Amino acid sequence: MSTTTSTSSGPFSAESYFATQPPPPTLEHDIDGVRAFLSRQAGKGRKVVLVTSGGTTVPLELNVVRFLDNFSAGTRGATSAEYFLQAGYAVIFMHRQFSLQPFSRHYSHSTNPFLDFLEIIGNDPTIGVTPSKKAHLLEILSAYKSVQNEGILHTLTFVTVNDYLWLLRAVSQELSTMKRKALYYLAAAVSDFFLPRRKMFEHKIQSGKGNLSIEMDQVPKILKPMVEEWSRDGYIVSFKLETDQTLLIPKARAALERYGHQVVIGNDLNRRKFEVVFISRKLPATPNAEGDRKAAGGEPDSGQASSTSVATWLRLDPQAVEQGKEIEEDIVAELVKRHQRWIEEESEI
Ligand code: 9Z3
Repeated sequence: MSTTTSTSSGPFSAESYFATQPPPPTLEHDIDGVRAFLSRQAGKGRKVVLVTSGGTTVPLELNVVRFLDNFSAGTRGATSAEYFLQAGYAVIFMHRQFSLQPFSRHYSHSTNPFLDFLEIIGNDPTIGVTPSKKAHLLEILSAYKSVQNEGILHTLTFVTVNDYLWLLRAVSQELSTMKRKALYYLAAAVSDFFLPRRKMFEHKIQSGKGNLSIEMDQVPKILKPMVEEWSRDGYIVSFKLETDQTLLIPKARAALERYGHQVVIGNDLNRRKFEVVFISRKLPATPNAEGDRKAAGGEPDSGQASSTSVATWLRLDPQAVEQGKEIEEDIVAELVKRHQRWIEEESEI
């Protein structure tokens, strides 16, 4: 299949996108749930994070048989959600249907099938947990049950990039009522291209007529309205995925400068489990700001100096990763600190 990008009718703005593409049928119901969840959390004075996770699809047909997909298992999002819960946040976990989820991710059917945790006991057989697996299971199960009892995890699903965009806008608008207590952690892998409704095939695309050419439109840059309109006071963290290391910092930096949000986390596809880079705005050059920068471990990226931003690398020893250390623990710890400072700054204004 060959694809070319459309230039004929001009790119979609966020506004023209939402004016022409239909909302998912479950949107209102989903947002009622989010509203109820947020009002419970606000009552308890909790900080709330929206974690997006997993890849979005772009269906080619209305009666969908074929679609383009974005790579993401949902590990980053599901793992981070657990660490945010541990840090006392309430979490809205907005994820691609069937991608990894907090807690159950430890027993993914492909890497750690749950049937391997069970054994048949006795002559009148009953089921037990394999003794060597008990301690780990107990730990995960206790955390899961306590999150359920406290009601601090709310889950939403998307499949297509259209579902994702509509949900993201509506959830962000609701979450903006939490002002600075809201954190946005945009780890989902979002398609840059899509097929607008009017260009989609109605039925399964038939073969037998040679090559297939599809002209796709660019997905509007939603971080712009998100920062400027939907979630003004929130602390917004986006991810930038690259496969060419040399593009990582320049592209992450460009995103920060273009949208003016708080942090872009750059990650290379093949190194993402042990290395990420935080790009954030350089603090004013006062003695205090210098102290803050050092405290955050930030160092100007001398190789690619910028007068406006700071690059802070988080790295793990790959061996530690093999032994079970998760880089999301450090990413979340760093963000919790930065978010807290952001909340405290408001009271100083
Ligand atoms: C990421 O970069 C995530 O960290 C990964 C996580 C998708 C790499 P896994 O789920 O992988 O653990 O397997 N997410 C953002 C990717 C993205 O689409 N970013 C956009 C871009 O790069 C900007 S929002 O242009």
